[in-house]
Amino acid sequence: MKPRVLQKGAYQPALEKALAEQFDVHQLWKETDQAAYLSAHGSEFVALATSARWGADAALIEALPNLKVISSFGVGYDTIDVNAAAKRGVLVGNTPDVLNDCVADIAFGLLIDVARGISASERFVRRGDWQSGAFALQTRVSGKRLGILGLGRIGRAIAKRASGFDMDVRYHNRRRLEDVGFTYEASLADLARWADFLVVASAGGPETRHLVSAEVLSALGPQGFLINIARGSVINEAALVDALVNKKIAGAGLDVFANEPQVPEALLTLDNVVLLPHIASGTHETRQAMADLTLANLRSFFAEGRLLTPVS
Ligand code: 8YV
Repeated sequence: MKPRVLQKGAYQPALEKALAEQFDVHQLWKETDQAAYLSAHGSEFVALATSARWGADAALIEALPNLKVISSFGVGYDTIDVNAAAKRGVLVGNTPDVLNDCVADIAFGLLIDVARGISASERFVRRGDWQSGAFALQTRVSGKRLGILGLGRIGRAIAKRASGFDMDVRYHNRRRLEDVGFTYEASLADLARWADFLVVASAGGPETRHLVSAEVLSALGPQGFLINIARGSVINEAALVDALVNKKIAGAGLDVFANEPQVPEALLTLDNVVLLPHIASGTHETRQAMADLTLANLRSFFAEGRLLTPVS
């Protein structure tokens, strides 16, 4: 008998197909009354297939009394109650590493875009404004100072790209890392004060909530740019809107927001902000690799009782 897997939301077609071939899958999001379905059938499921976006809260984990494993599509697991899972002995797997390059590429894309005004100048051309004069001068990227908040797998991929732009890199983390040559800044505000560009690449969740505060933004200053490819929760979004509207920082490149898909209204009309709809991992190649790993974690659990990439 195939293991019974509860699928929380709609995946890309190839992953849906592979899951359905290899497991006895039920697609929870198709239920009109999910709570009623779970109370009648929750005990049937040994596995939950979810994503960084859909997560798995304590109530869902509790509604699945025979759950043994959660496989999540995505590297971030701030939406999964890993403590509730651990208490029940439920293993949790995510999809690290396979998305590092694409996320780092978008971090640099945002950085260059906001500094050089790529999107803003493109709008300028489309509006026909070029007929009336040249686009305003912007800010150089090469040779500048890059501060990275969170030098994990993605942060390191960003630092690697920075060397191609002759940038000086420093970082702030929970603790100094022994295996990197970059300068560690023990204070995030000091890193922001030093940096021309501050890139947020840390995990989300309660430990990093609002780390980028009004104070950090004011340390970044009117010449500094903020890039976020991590989670909206890491930044105090109200303080960021204030900093952008009142030119307390030079600009921001944002792929993530506090309440996605809501984007603060005040940002929509600003030319010093580049707004992306959480696309950093969104390439055919990377999403396929994430799908493969989501599936491989489930297969590994049922074949060998262990996950290839358990959350750390
Ligand atoms: C995904 C992400 O787009 O992996 C993550 O943590 O945020 C993104 O890569 C998305 O969250 C998958 O659901």
